[in-house]
Amino acid sequence: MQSTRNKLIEILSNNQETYISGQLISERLNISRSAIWKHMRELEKDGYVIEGKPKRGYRILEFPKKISENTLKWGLETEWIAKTIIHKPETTSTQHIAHQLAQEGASHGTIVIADEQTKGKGRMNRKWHSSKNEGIWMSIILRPAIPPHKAPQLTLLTATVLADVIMKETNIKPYIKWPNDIIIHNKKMSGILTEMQAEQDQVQYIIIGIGMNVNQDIKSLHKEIHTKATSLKMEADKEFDIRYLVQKILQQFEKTYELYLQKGFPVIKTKWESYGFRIGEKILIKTMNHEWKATFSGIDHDGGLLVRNLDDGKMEKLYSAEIDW
Ligand code: BT5
Repeated sequence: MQSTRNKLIEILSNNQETYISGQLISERLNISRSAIWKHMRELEKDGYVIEGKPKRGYRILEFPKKISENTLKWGLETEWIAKTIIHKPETTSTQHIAHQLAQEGASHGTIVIADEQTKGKGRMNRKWHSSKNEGIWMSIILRPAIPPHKAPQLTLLTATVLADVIMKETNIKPYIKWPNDIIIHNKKMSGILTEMQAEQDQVQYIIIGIGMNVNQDIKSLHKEIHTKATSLKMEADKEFDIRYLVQKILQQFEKTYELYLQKGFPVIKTKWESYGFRIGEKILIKTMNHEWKATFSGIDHDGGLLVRNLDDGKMEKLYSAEIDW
């Protein structure tokens, strides 16, 4: 059940341009005029800027910058993504919550977002540092009608989405390090974790975890990643509005995902390669028990990593490996 406060915000949000009278609010919410007034004062304490005019009514002039279900929905232009938003001030990992929700039947496009994660995770159970209010820590639940072997393509798709948004908002060109890192000036700014629940030939759900360092200073980056990580603020030398960035990512994600469903992976491949890190250069490839150097040629039509052997010039395709240089 929606709280009175949330209903009030929804009514005001749906009337961005006009005032809505106290009388109408009181009828719609079945509360007294003085109760409305109290709610308005509470909203103002939380950072909402509300204009109240005698005889005309109320309207919201500004939403708080802080992330919440309401502030994220305000002005969000999407058809299906983030229609359900679960926001947690603090959680272990948004991936954990998203798995629970997906198993309970959460719908395609549901997002889980946190201000802080205490057990943020990367691939292969590595740690993901997620400091309070300084980054985007978010998971998207998808129920795509694709076979399980295509799931890794969604990691590459997400990387192009993040790169597009970063490029647009900062004018700095990011690079994508195969398969899931966003790099600026050789340092990691963002990582993606794709997890899937599937049967043999059918995906039940996929969870795309997005971690992006936004407003950290070098001092607030955890010492473990001091030398190898960066944030948008460190690169662009200004603070960013996290709420606004999340909205841009969601909008761009929806557009790109629709394009992928209509046209297939080739459109993503072209975009990915335009941001591809060290394409055409010599790289170090690491698999579970082997390390070797090869030339990075790009990605194949299905998303696999294409590398050329330095000795015999033969092309090889890899689906799981780490790359370094
Ligand atoms: C990733 O793993 O890069 C995937 C990160 C996904 C994080 C999101 S946040 C929302 C959602 N909820 C979660 O719990 N996770 C997802 P991987 O490629 O394995 O990289 C992990 C490595 O990146 C670590 O071993 C560190 O070296 C480095 N690292 C950790 N935290 C970092 C940070 N904040 N910024 C840059 N690098 C970091």
